[in-house]
Amino acid sequence: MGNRRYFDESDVRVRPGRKGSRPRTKDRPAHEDAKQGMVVSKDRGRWGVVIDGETSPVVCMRAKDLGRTNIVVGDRVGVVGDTSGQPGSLARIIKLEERSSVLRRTADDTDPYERIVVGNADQLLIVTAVADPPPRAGFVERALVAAFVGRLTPVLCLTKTDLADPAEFAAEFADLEVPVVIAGVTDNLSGVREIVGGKVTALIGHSGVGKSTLVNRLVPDADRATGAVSGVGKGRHTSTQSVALRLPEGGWIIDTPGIRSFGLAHVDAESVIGVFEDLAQAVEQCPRGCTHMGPPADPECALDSLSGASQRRAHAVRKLLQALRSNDDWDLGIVKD
Ligand SMILES: Nc1nc2c(ncn2[C@@H]2O[C@H](COP(=O)(O)OP(=O)(O)O)[C@@H](O)[C@H]2O)c(=O)[nH]1
Ligand SMILES: [Mg+2]
Ligand SMILES: [Zn+2]
Repeated sequence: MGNRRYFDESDVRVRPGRKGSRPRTKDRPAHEDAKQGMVVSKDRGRWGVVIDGETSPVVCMRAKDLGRTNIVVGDRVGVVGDTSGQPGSLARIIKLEERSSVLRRTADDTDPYERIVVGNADQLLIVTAVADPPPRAGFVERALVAAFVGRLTPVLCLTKTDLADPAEFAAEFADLEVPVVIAGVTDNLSGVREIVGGKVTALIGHSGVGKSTLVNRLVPDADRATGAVSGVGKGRHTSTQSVALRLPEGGWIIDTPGIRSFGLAHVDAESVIGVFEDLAQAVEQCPRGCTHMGPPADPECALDSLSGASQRRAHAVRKLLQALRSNDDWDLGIVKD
C-alpha cells in the first residue's frame, strides 16, 4: 500500500471534539472526572460503554448538553455518574471524542444526510462469499469507496471457499492493493486473526455470506445466530443494531447487521482519487471540469497518461467511480440476520 496517502484532518469531516471549543474554566467539575470508554452497543436511547481497562459494558444515557449528537458504536466517549455497571445502574455520556474514521451510509444515493454508523474503526472487513450467493463486484467497489473516504483500511474477506476458487474474484481488486483473506469454514483463520488482532474492525457483507459464522469462530462466546433468519422480531438475535465484540487476541469486531443500504451520496470523484498519491498528483494536470472517466467524456484526462502500476490503479479507480455513479448495487440486501 505504498501509494496510499495518509489523510490530514481536512480530508474527512469529523465532528469536532468539544475540547478547545470553550475555555476550561467553564467546564463543570464533573467533566474532569469523566472516565473514557468505547461505545459497544446502541439501542433505543441507551448506549453500552466499556470503560478503558474494564471488561463489562456500563449502560449510559446521553447528557442533555449533547442534544441529538449522533453517538455510534466505536465512538470514544467520556462518561460520568454510576459507572459501576451494577444491574439498574445508569451512567451519562457527557463527551464525544473526535473520530479517527467514520463509516457512513445513506438511505440511498440521493439522501443528503450522512449517517455515521461506526466510529473509529481501523479497518473495514468486506465479507463476500465466492459462491452461494455469487460475489458482486459492485458491492465490493462501493464498500471500498466507503472505506477509503472514511479513513478505514479495507480488507476483502472471502468465505465459502469450499464451493469455488477465490483467486478469480480476488484478482479483480489486485490493482488497488486491497489485502485479501480467506475465511471459509474449511479454512484456517490464522490469516484473518493476524489482520484483526489488536485492531477495531467493522464487518459488512450481504446476508447469507457467512458473517455470523465467521464472528462466532473469531469470538467464541459471541453466540451470533447463523443461517436464514426470517421474519421481524423472531428469536433473540434479530437485532439490527451494530455491536462491538471483543476479540480473544485483543481488539474488536463490529458487526453491522442493520446496514440495509449503502449509498454514497456524500462522496465525489476527487476524494476517491485523492486516496492514491500517484493519481492525485496526475489529476492536477487535468483540464477544468474533468470527471476523470477518460474518453469520450474526458479525452484529455491525465489518468490516461500514466503507465505501469499507476495505469492499472487508475483503471481500477475508474471502476470505483463507475460504481459510485450507478445506483444498481446500493442495496446490500441485508434485512435481518
Ligand atoms: N459451504 C459453506 N457454507 C457456509 C460457509 N460459511 C457460512 N456458511 C453457511 O452459510 C449460511 C449463512 O451463514 P451466516 O453466517 O448466517 O451468514 P450471515 O447472514 O452473513 O451472517 C449458513 O447456513 C452457514 O452455515 C462456508 O465457508 N462454506
Ligand atoms: Mg448473520
Ligand atoms: Zn481527469
